Amino acid sequence: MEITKNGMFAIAGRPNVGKSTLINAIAGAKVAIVSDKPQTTRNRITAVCTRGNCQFVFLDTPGFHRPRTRLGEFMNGVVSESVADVDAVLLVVEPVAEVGKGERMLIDKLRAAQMPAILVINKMDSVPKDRMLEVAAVYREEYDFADYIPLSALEGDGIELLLDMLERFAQEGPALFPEGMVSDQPVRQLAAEIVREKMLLALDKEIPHGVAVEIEKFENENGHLSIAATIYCEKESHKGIIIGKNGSMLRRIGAEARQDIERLTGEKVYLQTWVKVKENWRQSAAQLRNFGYSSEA
Ligand SMILES: Nc1nc2c(ncn2[C@@H]2O[C@H](COP(=O)(O)OP(=O)(O)OP(=O)(O)O)[C@@H](O)[C@H]2O)c(=O)[nH]1
Ligand SMILES: [Mg+2]
Repeated sequence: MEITKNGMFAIAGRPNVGKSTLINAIAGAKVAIVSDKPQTTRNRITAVCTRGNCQFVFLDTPGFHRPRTRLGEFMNGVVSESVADVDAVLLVVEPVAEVGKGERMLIDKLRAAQMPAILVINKMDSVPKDRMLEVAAVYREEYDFADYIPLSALEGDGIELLLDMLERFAQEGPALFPEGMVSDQPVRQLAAEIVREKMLLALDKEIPHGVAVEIEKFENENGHLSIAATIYCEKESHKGIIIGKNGSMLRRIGAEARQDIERLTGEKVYLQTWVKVKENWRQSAAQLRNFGYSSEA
């Protein structure tokens, strides 16, 4: 069917509310990594989804937070840019009947841009159904949301209804991205992100937040995909923990990442990993540029 409508939407919210889980559910594929730790997403990730004659474009954004590093400032900048540049914003919140500080700051941005917004009350699988009315009521006192919708990104519940709702914000126009495209993220980049995801899942609080992953090699060799990844961390002591006793932690992270990358590419994968230290890289503008965490990147 010919595309005659398009709509672009930013997915915003404070860390850990389920934005990336939502974009994956919409895309029907893993385009963004997910973890139980806040501040998982660092870059803007675009996902494309076509239904009938309408192409929907979604921007996953980092969780909006009080930044403590230059990396954090970059991440918040990504949110501000994404939110200013779309047809409508999906403000994703926990099913809690209280407007938090992070949400309030985001709502201020919506108000300043007079941006149409939809309140997405996520994680409804974890609370009684009638909670949504209380949550919607407190948020509607803060902002004139165009609409609200309860859903469970984790269980994929409510996604079709969300698209029905968003079609109202679409404009007449051609496809913005090539047909069949699911995400703007190259597989090579996604592979680096998957290694980072496994570190977020396996390691405690501060260590994975100070990790960046660089893919040094990504080549087809004799019928398999050969990948070499360097993991950068901020301290010698972190390096020891990431490698683990006799290399056990790094082996586990590598094995889990390899499985996911194989599932994603449908190819047999050889994954080699190294760990290096780059002291305080999250505070260095030059290092952030190196790792692709800069708006010029
Ligand atoms: N119960 C439940 N958990 C969810 C749901 N959606 C996401 N989660 C969980 O919430 C946690 C955070 O999910 P993410 O998708 O990484 O959250 P995010 O908003 O992208 O987080 P940042 O990238 O850090 O801003 C993970 O443990 C998810 O499994 C949901 O609908 N129900
Ligand atoms: Mg995320």
